Amino acid sequence: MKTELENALLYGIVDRGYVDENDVESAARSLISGGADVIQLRAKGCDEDEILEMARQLVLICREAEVPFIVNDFPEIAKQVKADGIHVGQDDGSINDVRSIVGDEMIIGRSTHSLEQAEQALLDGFDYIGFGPLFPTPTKKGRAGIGMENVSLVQDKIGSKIPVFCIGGITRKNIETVAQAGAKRFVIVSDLLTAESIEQATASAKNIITNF
Ligand code: TZP
Ligand code: MG
Repeated sequence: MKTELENALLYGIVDRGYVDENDVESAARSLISGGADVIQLRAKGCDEDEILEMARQLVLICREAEVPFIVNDFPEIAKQVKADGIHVGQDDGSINDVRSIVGDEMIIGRSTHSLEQAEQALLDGFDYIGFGPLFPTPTKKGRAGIGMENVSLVQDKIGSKIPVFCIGGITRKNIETVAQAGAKRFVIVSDLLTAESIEQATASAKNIITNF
């Protein structure tokens, strides 16, 4: 699944802030059929039993579609369901802490919010990074947007070594501007999950990315 990640352009997140309990599977299927190249389960505030159950469902869907499946925040759950990856933030421990739980094979991603953090994540040995939030977003409340000024530099310096996914406030409307700033890979959450058709919105975002 590392190869799939290396080729990934559009990273979709099944975020329980936007997706009801009963719609988790269908949201994942729609993101995948629209062209999402990676799926993450993000379930802030849900209890761990519920996250485990959702992860068990999503890992099957993603495996069948050959799309890497990443669990946010919970290395033990990622390990338990044999997810392809685990995503951790700046405050979620060192790569060694996470690696000691998930083993040598699993993809480990890191959220970064500055050029310095992106450089550190590469040095630390993370397999990919998220870089943002570029713009303020209701999906990650209380965190200022970092803007697009370092996008091109991070893409060149870090993105030549590991995948860099720009994130935060990216929509079908502004994705071209973000691509013009130098971004190559994108995470889009609310703009896809709140669309009338998740599948069509995803396909349209993917189309913009691949034709840029
Ligand atoms: N990390 C940085 S921004 C963000 C996360 C999880 C949320 C991105 O969501 P949206 O709705 O695409 O702005
Ligand atoms: Mg986290």
